[in-house]
Amino acid sequence: MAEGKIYIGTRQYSSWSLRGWLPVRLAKLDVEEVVIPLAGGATPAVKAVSPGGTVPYLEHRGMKVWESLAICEYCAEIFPALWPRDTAARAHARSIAGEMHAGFSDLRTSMPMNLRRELPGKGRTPGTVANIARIEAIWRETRARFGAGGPYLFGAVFGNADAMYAPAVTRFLTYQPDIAADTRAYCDAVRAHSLMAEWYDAAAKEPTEWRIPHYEV
Ligand SMILES: N[C@@H](CCC(=O)N[C@@H](CS)C(=O)NCC(=O)O)C(=O)O
Repeated sequence: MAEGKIYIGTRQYSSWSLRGWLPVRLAKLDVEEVVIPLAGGATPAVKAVSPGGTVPYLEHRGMKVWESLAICEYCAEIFPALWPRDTAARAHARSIAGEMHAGFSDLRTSMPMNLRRELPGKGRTPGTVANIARIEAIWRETRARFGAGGPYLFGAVFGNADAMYAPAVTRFLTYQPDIAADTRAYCDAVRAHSLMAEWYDAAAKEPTEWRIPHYEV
């Protein structure tokens, strides 16, 4: 019998769910995956189960963990490689993961995650352009300082920092903003990860009734 449940929202749209689901799978937690179709805000079925009223929400061995970043931290207690081993690299990883958790509201609002669509040019506001430039700078600096030996932010291991930025990658693929070659290479590496492929495949099979009109604009 599974040791708990990870509640996630509609894979097509739920960027936060992706951020919580990735570390759970990377840490190989034995949990049942429960997908709640999102209503576009204040989904009653989400409110009924999750203490914070949002997904992702993890129940594991009797513990309750909500907020994607808390799920990342919890999973790293079980599978420490989710954060880099070196103290300076780990501090940097936590800083950039925290920056994503707390910020980038223009990108979130104007370029909502939608895995099924290609929307080149849509959502290109001054705010999103500034957010995208900051994300490119974060990835570039992180890869230059800590990324030797592999395609991910901290090298060969896809970790919590990559998980936090994975929905930014999907937005870059959907909205196709002007990005530099090194940004594109990182996006391609993340998209090619087997768990990202699994998430995209499952999203493609979601029923059309789960579509939310205002995320389709
Ligand atoms: N800060 C939260 C944000 C979670 C969040 O806003 N999740 C959205 C789905 S992507 C949600 O549950 N919204 C409520 C709803 O759609 O009913 C986290 O990091 O987990």
